[in-house]
Amino acid sequence: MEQDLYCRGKKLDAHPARLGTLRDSSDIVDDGKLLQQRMAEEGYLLFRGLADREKVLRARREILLKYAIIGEIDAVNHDVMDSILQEQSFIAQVNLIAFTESVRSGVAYEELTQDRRIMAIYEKLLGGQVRTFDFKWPRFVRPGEGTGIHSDNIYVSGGAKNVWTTWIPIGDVALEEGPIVLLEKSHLSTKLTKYWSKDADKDQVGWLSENPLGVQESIGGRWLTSSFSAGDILCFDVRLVHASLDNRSPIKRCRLTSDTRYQLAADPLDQRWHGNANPHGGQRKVFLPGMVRSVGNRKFEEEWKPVDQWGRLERSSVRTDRLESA
Ligand SMILES: O=C(O)CCC(=O)C(=O)O
Ligand SMILES: [Fe+2]
Repeated sequence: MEQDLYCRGKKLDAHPARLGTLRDSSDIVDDGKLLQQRMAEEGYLLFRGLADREKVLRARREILLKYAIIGEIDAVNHDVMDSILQEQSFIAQVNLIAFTESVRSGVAYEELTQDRRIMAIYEKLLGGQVRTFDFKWPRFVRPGEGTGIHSDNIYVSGGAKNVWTTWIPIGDVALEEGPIVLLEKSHLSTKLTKYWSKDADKDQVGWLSENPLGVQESIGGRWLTSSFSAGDILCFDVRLVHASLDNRSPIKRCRLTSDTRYQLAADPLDQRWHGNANPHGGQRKVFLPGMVRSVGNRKFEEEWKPVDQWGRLERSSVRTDRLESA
């Protein structure tokens, strides 16, 4: 990869033994046995252009219009689909409980996460009828932001153990906009057994590390990433260590993607993520990554923000530079 890539503010080692490109598995999409085999070996499956591009872009428009309404993106001087950060935001004035639910429950977004082609992959992988968690994690990532290093199983394994994550770019995502980055074969690491035995919520576990180079040194493997196009779908093992690259877009383009969890419909549910529940809703928090003062995520500061009785952001939990003037 020609350009420098950063994760948690650290430059990744670009040596081919340390950094690589995600492999496309489109050629085996119809073969359940090969899918299972490759997922077991590699811990992820990428399918280029699996979802209908127009369908993805409908979800993008639906969500970005909502971000424009609350002043997070500038849809007056730019095309809403360009997702350009607006300097003055009204996000601190709105009911974020309603806003985040509105984003999660949008029809176009729902149609994307329930896409037949995605479901068919999991039916082949898991050998039965599958379902998503009710809760979904649409992610809007501003320039300067990114996601910390972690495995998903510590967040989503309170019901079924056989759970899978699907990462969906909702629009094109260039390398400089901070797409996902996976640590090759880390799902097989013997060094992570203790970490995986934890529950992020009950045990107050933060990010695995703030240092992508140190994690790589101790676990091994290349960091794998790629740019993405609308329609690409990435499925991965919930043990696989991943993060995102930092969004360093020079044109202040915000990155819009989604993570969703899938499991066998017959398996037990992690009740924290079904119905209208979530582990933090009881504490009046909303899933709203970014805008943070500090990193660590031990009490989910980076991803879950406390809100007041009107659903408005507790300003003490976020950087307020873009909010003061509004
Ligand atoms: O998109 C991101 O920044 C993080 C994605 C992630 O953690 C996931 O898909 O589980
Ligand atoms: Fe994750």
